[in-house]
Amino acid sequence: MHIGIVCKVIDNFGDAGFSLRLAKALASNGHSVDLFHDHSATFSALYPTHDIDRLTLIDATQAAIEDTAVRAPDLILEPFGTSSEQTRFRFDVALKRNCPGVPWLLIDYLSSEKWVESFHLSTSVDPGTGHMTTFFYPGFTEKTGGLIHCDYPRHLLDCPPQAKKTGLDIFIFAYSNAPVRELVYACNSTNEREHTIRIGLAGNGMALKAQDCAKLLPFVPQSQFDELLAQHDVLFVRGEDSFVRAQLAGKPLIWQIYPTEDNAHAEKLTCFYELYAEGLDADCKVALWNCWLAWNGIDTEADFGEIWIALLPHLPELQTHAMGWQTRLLNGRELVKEVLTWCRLQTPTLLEKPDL
Ligand code: TRH
Repeated sequence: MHIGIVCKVIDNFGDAGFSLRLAKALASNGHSVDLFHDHSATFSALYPTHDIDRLTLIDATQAAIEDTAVRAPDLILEPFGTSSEQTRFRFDVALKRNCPGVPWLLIDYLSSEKWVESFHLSTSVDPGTGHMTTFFYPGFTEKTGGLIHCDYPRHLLDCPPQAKKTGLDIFIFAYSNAPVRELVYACNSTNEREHTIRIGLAGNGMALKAQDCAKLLPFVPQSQFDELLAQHDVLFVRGEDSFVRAQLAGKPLIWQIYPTEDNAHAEKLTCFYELYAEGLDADCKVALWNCWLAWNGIDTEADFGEIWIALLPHLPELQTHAMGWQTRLLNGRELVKEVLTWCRLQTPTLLEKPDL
């Protein structure tokens, strides 16, 4: 099939990260993909090699869709399409005009809130243009569109946590309001006693002191991101895509959700935690939740250093729990497969298409 993906970069790396991951997975499934985007700098950081056949990146800010000899796709996917209004280049509107009747799937933000199950694959028709959009909800349950995990490197599953290694390697990829300094201080003082914690700080230019047990990590291409996570024992991740990859890595994780003005993110955080923490021993459950709340600045009174120290004794249980959760996800719904299944149901004629 020939597939078009519409990616509007709102901010950070997530919109581009998810869209690129989806495009790469579809291309490696034998489909040719045009990824239309409006932010080449972000894509150059995530995908500097452009080494995937059948995947073409089209910078829609450089050429109007009408003028670019775009072959009409059989399917158009619009990740995070609910934010299109916020963007300057409305090449999605041009594509809708140019490709009437092409199945259009809007893939919304990942959430574990219950309502997504009832909205998954719901549709709406634009009264002005008659254009029909279907809403696809990624998620953690069988009544959602699942997660992208077909691309998770299998060799990383075969190497169990490095039992022999001494100490603890912590990976941090956070927004600027996270109490990173408090965490580094707490680890510095832990190291005065036993020199065991090393911190890798990604995507963050925080000034570090000589005595800090932390180092800044260079930004790696997305194709190396899973390896980077696998080299660490505890993962502080953010947003959406790194959050899912940390779960697939089967390591204890602290999630910093993308903060929203209306504070809706607190509800989203709670919904996921209740799902994720099922089966944890009560003390461990409380210790991890206190850590998530303080890391997200939802419980601002808390001293993050103390909360982190209180979590350390629970790491063995969290490690075992994370591997159970990893298995659950890898046996769960696969988003790329769900998208292709939906598409085949739309237009049976597609089956006659030669390159399917
Ligand atoms: O960058 P983010 O904060 O993106 C956010 C979220 O997606 C959020 O949901 C969305 O609303 C907002 O953007 C607009 O976090 P996220 O989702 O983890 O995306 C980061 C991407 O960057 C992910 O694909 C992993 C990738 N990455 C690398 O490839 N190399 C690196 O070195 C690092 C640190 C990240």
